[in-house]
Amino acid sequence: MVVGQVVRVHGGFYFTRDLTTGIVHECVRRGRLATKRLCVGDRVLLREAPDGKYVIEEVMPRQTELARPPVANVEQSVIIMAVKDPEPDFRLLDLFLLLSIAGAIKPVVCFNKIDLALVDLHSQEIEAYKKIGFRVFLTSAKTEEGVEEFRKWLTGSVSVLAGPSGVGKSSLLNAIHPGLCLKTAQVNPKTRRGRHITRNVELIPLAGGGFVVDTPGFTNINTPDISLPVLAECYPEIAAHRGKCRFNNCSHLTEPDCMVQKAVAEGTIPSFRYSHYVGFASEITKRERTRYF
Ligand SMILES: Nc1nc2c(ncn2[C@@H]2O[C@H](COP(=O)(O)OP(=O)(O)OP(=O)(O)O)[C@@H](O)[C@H]2O)c(=O)[nH]1
Ligand SMILES: [Zn+2]
Repeated sequence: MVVGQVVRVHGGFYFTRDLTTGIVHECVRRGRLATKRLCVGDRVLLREAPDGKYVIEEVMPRQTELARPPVANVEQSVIIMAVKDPEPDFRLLDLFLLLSIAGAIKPVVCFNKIDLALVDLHSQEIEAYKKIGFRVFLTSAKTEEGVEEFRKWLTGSVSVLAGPSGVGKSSLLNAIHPGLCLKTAQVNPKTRRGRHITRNVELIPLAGGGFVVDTPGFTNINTPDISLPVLAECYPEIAAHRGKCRFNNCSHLTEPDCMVQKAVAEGTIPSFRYSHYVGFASEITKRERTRYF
């Protein structure tokens, strides 16, 4: 038996990469797996049938699951913002971080388009993310500054890129994987517009091992369906105060003797991150209320 990872699903076939040799086999799945949902990223056991075709015999348990796009076993996410054009949306950045951490996918942050910044833009916020402990990349898909370091970080893992429209996700993917030519094919001579390629989600193999999902992740950007204690755990700088407040079940919102609110007042927890926490908490509370009445 061979251990493989599904990299593309098309026309009833599961294109599966042998994780030892790197060879991609066109596979069918065994009949008894018919009811099991199988998607890109699934790790599977393959058997070579006597006719030389490959059959998926077993699907291994998933470590993580992304719903949109449907990808299994994504290990890390890269949340991308541009330093300029468009301006970074830090609430959305924190929401992406929350979605990733709540889904057990380790996030890193990337600020792209640094070639557009004549002065250090948003350095306070960028430093805040670093201080919390997030790995932060500064890149330019245009000049390729920082791209090599970014590529190294992706090597060996299954990663997904996420971020709002126009920040340079496709450009970064093209920069780390030249020849990929995402998004548009040649310009159509009649309409003079690029042809949009509709394609199924696919894992792009990286030169040194590992994959990048070719489609942006976390496209459902609602506050995740989690409880307030889980929300607090998804904020590393808030989780660090776990058990220190007067009340054991402190939600760090309005309770007295709350070490989190104290840290915000003293500036050791960035107030912009905390204000997003308060917003997410209010959405979670609202949802919980409507669920029970
Ligand atoms: N100056 C500069 N422009 C960039 C950089 N990266 C991307 N761009 C430009 O920004 C625009 C948007 O880039 P895309 O790669 O399409 O952004 P995207 O995040 O994939 O956007 P969506 O497909 O809408 O989600 C394009 O015009 C790119 O040429 C960069 O590092 N520097
Ligand atoms: Zn508290």
